[in-house]
Amino acid sequence: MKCRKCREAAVIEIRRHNAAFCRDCFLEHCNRQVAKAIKEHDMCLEREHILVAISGGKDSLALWAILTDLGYATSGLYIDLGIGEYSERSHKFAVDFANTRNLELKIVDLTEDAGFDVSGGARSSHRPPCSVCGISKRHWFNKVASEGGFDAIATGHNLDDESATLLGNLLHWQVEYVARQGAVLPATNDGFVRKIKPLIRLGERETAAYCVLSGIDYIVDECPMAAGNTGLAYKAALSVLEDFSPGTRQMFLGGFLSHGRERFFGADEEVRLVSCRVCASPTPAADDAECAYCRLKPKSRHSGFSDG
Ligand code: Q46
Ligand code: ZN
Repeated sequence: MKCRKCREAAVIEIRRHNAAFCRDCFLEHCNRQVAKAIKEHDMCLEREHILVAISGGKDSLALWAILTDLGYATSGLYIDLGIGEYSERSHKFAVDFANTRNLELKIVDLTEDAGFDVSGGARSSHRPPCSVCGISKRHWFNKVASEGGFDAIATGHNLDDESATLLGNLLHWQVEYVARQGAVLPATNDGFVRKIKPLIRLGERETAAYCVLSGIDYIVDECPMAAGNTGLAYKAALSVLEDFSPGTRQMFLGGFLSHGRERFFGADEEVRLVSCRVCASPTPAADDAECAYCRLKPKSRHSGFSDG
């Protein structure tokens, strides 16, 4: 197998592109795919400052490396969710990556700020752990980005993640979620910072290969809370289709973003937002002006984050 670009020996084959690449051409290919996604969806401008959501896994670290390579000014934000050994190890991968590349990594410790870790918050609120995790991450990404004057928050959602989410939403006809699923969620006047997903043209096999081939160490284990998550079943179903017909995921998600999504516009209700009376984050006016994150917290706590 030869590299499509330089004809040297290939190290990876990507069937949906009907191509194989050597190490250097593969890394370049990944950079190009991210640059293309950014341009195609008007995600951000060259001079903008981007906050990258870092989990210590392959997607977020590959994303941070690629955005930096492409010349964007970036800082990372790692949220320690207090998930035992998983959090300890992922924290270390995030810090090591930032130190090696001399990049700024901001760190939030959920237990310190909120008084609960993900499991504790789930027990006391009777919510699933991933719901407590999602609420906490959304809160902190937006808070740090808006207080730090960042133009956008970049997350490591890849082609496999986004196509699985789309499949799940369509299977349940959650049309308001479908209408809101995009490569870019624009900033709002109410205080939400723009969110962007620059990895939507790369599958998780490619982000893993990117890390291995560029010497990035990342946490390989899945978060232990992910077990039994229906998203994994949707990913597996799409893998069967992808094996049978390479390019299925790209066609499914790419087609949706370019001409399917607009057909769902209007399916999501416009929600009036106000400032949370505790932390000033934007929150729906209907919820007694207290955001979902503050409602999870014991009342004596208040917020703060540190640079690490
Ligand atoms: S980190 Fe958080 Fe995921 Fe773990 S607790 Fe669930 S949502 S599975 S992206
Ligand atoms: Zn709040």
